[in-house]
Amino acid sequence: MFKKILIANRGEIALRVIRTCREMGIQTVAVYSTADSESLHVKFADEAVCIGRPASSDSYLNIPNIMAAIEITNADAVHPGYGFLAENAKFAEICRQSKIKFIGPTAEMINAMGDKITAKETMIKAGVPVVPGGEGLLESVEQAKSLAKQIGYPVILKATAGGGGKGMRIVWEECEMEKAYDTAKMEAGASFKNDGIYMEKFVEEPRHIEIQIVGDQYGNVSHLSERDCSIQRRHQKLVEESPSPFMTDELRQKMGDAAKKAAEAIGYESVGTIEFLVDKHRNFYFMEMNTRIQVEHCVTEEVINFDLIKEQIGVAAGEKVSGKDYLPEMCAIECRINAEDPYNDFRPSPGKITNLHIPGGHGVRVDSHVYAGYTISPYYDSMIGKLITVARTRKEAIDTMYRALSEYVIEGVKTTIPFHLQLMKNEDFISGDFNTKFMDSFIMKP
Ligand code: MV4
Repeated sequence: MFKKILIANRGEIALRVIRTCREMGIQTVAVYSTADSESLHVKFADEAVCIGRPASSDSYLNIPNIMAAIEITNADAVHPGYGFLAENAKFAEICRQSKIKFIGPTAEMINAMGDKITAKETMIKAGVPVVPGGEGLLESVEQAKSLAKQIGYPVILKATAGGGGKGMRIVWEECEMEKAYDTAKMEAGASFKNDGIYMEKFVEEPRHIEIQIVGDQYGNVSHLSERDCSIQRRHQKLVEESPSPFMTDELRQKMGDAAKKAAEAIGYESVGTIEFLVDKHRNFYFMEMNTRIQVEHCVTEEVINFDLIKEQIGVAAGEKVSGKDYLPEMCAIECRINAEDPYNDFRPSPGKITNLHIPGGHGVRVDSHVYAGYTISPYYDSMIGKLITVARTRKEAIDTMYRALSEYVIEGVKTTIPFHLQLMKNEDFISGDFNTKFMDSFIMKP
């Protein structure tokens, strides 16, 4: 097992990793920017190294500074958390060459899933269902038009270097193709320095359901069931839950098998997530694979009773996974508490938390790095923390969530708590009748 892990991240996920390392008897090193010197991850780690100025590119994305911090503290592994360097193949490769274990997949596995056309081709070969569409890059707008005619409108144009919704264009009819083709290509080039785009049939009103998997270094893969992440806004998830209210035992079996096939196809090692679009007929299609631990991993931990960070560190150290499928035994919901104003188009609301009361009690988990007097920096994402509730039924998990949200006091910044309180009383949410379009028509009551 590792002796000392450097955590190349900040905020709640840095704290989350430190907590598990403590339980495993592993020493921890925090890194921090000058904006984060008063952060809890700095205080709770055994050692801490300043790695630069507030801008992420100068600190949490600064590979030379992080490698220097690893060297001076003599860490033998690095945990990237999520975001920042978590899916940076170059960083994973530099770690390998420096004989530092990157607690995640190899650079090859990151690259195999980072390019969406490559990923899709790999999935087709592995027998994982993908959205019908053209194979490979679009070469011209004429080709795009003839392909769309074959597939049938509406279609969607996506960047092969993209993901997470950036640079997508929906095309409803042929007359829109020229403009959509040009803007999609431009946006892709500007955002990813790669203007390659491809086409798929547009799946209308899909649910976003993802399967958590964990693979070891010997080719064994387990799945840990699903998370429903359909409640999102501008590709930012707001609420995640497991099990999905749309799931059936049969669909879980099929999607779990497909997710395992996807991971096995690239010999995947570490924890990872296969994202699927699921249409109203319960057809499901591979969308992308996230080769990292995700923000919403906690709901899976609560329903399967697993410490996913412990699993991730374990497999990185060479431990085996069982290869079994793990089914949800409880119902868990996670609300992302962001410093955003839900009454004002979810506008970011950074600033100092002047008063704080964190909810507790039966079935309540709060993963958060903030304290009274803490300042939410405008330099990083606006997440204050995650409120997770767990119960035997979804209804009870919702009721506990409403109760816990009512107890949560955060003063000094606007938060998404009022939104979540209204969501927990929303009929369509309560009945499980929602898809990725849900937030398009959600209106906050005064
Ligand atoms: C789609 C789609 C419909 N049809 N692909 C958004 C994020 C990126 N990973 C892919 N996305 C979508 N791809 C086809 N062929 C609809 C979306 C989509 C979406 C997906 C999941 C969650 C929220 C979403 C919001 C808008 C669009």
